[in-house]
Amino acid sequence: VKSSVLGFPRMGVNRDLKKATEAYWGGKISRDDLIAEGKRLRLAHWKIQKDAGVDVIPSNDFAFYDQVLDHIQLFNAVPTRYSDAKLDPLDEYFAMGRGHQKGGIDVSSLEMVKWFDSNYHYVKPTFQDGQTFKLSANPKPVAQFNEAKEAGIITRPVLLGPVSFLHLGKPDRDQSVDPITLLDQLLPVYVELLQQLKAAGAETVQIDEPVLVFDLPQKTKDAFKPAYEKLGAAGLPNLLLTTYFGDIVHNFDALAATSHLWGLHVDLVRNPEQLGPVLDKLGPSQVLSAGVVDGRNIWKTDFSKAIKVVKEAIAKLGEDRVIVATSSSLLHTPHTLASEKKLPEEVYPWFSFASEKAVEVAIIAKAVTDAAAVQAQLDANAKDIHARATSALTNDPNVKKRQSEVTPEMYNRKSPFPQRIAAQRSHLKLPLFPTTTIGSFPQTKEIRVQRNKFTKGEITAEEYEKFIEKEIDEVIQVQQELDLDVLVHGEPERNDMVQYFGERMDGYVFTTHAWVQSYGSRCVRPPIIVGDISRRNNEPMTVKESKYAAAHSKKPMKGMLTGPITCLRWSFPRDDVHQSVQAQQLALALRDEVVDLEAAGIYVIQVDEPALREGLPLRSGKEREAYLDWAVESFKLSVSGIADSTQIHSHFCYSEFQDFFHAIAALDADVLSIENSKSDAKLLRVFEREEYPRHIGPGVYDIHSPRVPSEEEIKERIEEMLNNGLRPEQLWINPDCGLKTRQWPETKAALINMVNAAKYFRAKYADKA
Ligand code: THG
Ligand code: ZN
Repeated sequence: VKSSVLGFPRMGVNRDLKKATEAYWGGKISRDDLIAEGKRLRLAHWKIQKDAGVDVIPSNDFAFYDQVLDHIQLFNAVPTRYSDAKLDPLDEYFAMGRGHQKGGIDVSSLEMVKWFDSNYHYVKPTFQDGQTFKLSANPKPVAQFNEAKEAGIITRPVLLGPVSFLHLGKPDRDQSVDPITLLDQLLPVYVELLQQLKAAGAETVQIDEPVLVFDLPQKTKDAFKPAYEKLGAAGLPNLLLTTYFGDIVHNFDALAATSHLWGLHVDLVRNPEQLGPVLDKLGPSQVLSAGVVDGRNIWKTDFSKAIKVVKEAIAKLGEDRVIVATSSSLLHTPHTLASEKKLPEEVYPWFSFASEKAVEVAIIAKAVTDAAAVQAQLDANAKDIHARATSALTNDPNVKKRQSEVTPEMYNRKSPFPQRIAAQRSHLKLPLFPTTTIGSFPQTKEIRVQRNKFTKGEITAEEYEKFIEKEIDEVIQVQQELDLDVLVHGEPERNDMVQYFGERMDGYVFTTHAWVQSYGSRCVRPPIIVGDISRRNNEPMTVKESKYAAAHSKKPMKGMLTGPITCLRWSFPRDDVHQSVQAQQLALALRDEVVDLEAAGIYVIQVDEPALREGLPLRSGKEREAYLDWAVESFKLSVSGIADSTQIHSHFCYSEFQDFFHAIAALDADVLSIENSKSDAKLLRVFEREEYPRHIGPGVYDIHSPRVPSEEEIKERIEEMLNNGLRPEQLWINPDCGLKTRQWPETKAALINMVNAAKYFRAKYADKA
């Protein structure tokens, strides 16, 4: 039984690829330097897998920016605005990924979107009416296969399959082509590429068709048959069709005529129940690649469970037709646990990062035929899995007790919105068209310098605290001069919001090097949830700063929290209890925080859930409804411990509300602020059509650029909102997101115009006050 990895993280042990690409963009290293660094990393990563004992090692999983973007260039699907710029191919590639403004060229990037339900983002291919394709000269998959071969490693090239490539794309600006109709144009190019791979010596090719886990339109399902009849033809490499992040049983009909596929890979971590149906589905000689080592998290695999699954497959197919594999590419895991030096001693044996997972697939593959040969590893694994399950770090009886005592009433505010808003009106005494900001103010270099000094112990806690207080004073001063109505403290004390809250709770651990690529050169270092969560010593997490701020301003001060779903989704969650349980623990911790803020005199509290939408299960139906139920409940649990007169805000950084509106409405937040930077009347009409009863602040200007909007322009935006069914009594005036990434001068200028615009409407509608 062979072992395999579907893809390896590209960044390198010290985010080497990030550093090299950013150095190249900054003109600090040459194109050749960057290319050499890419080659060095690929070789290093192949070697890690080889040394781990992996039999089938991937190539073409490397990308300088994004693997989908690679395919755009590979097939010459580059929109003319990029190709006309006549850039060096590598610069054209980066231009599509991140835009290019230099040398008289000004092109913005292609759209970047979430890769399935992961935290990775890919560049969305865009197609023209009448789009044609052409294989690039010296195609990268062939070049990198050869590169590995020269190093003595025969790899299995990875390609994104034609149906997924088209389905994940969209028509280019002003074009109307339906991508899937381009299949006939595209297939000959895949055939040519497969021929070249075959000629280079690639016996088998991994062809990813992850869209098979979605609900697919019939025409997309119908595309698989002609596609794989052509690509599976004799004389071309064997094709292993790969799927991940879901089950594919509901799309079996799309694979009806795929007898010419050599094998199928399925994700048996996410959907172990698809094993039976998949085994029944496979033809008499087809191979199963069994994804039993989780490519999406950092937990050590439970060998006994994985072995059981693989043995079930072997019982049906025989040893020669089963491969032990990672569930997905390891792109979503950090490079190696070996870099971590500061974790609590107890937790090291619980984790496997990418390099350790490569070892795991090799051990499992051996164990299924010759357990004795790896008995020591199996015993050690059983011991580690047991230790984690029974650790005092994982299990907190107090948290469990508290969860068992949650009652249905705890999920709801004391009164319905009409009573609440009446109480809030008399308590907060806000004017019509109240103005506020989303929470953060510019994070200056000085703030980062001081935080670094404090982290390194170069300044004392008191000195740091004094510095933060001074920052808060200044932010309040500015807001008072601007005459904003609901103030914020500006969050100078916060780094990554999920990390900030995690550091103040039990149940988390933090890594120093466990970076995971988010998009392009950007990475995140998610905290790890290891156990039951509660506020550390039940101490407040944010009250000190908010209370300080409230004491220094006459206007209402808004407390700022990150909601339970975002704390969960932007961490590595536990895999031993359901995510809804972890969300409820986070919700209870945040509930205490909300109550403490209220007791400290903070009567407006914003709880943000930017990750609520991205947690949506990939397919509609029961699973999605179930997620929304527990996700919405956890938000409500976190904000319902307070008086009617305390006002809950929430902010959403995106504007696709069409399929999501009922969930947002169900949060029952008193005030919603949403991104509306594109001035999208369609978005506003959703709120009109659904007769949204509560308060709402669609962003009146875009904070993602330094441009200062004029007062006139902001007035037009507000007018448009009023013309699209939003009532003067329910409208808040705010920017469309936090101001952390902006500079002070433009921030002040924009807010002056915003407040003036609000005052204009306040006077105009004075009779409604
Ligand atoms: N926090 C956490 N996870 C997240 C986000 C977050 N996941 C999803 C989303 N936001 C991803 N968005 C970004 C935005 C910016 C960066 C990465 C992901 C970024 N990273 C810096 C870099 O790579 O240079 C590193 C930041 C750091 O030093 O901490 O700019 O907001 N947990
Ligand atoms: Zn936002």
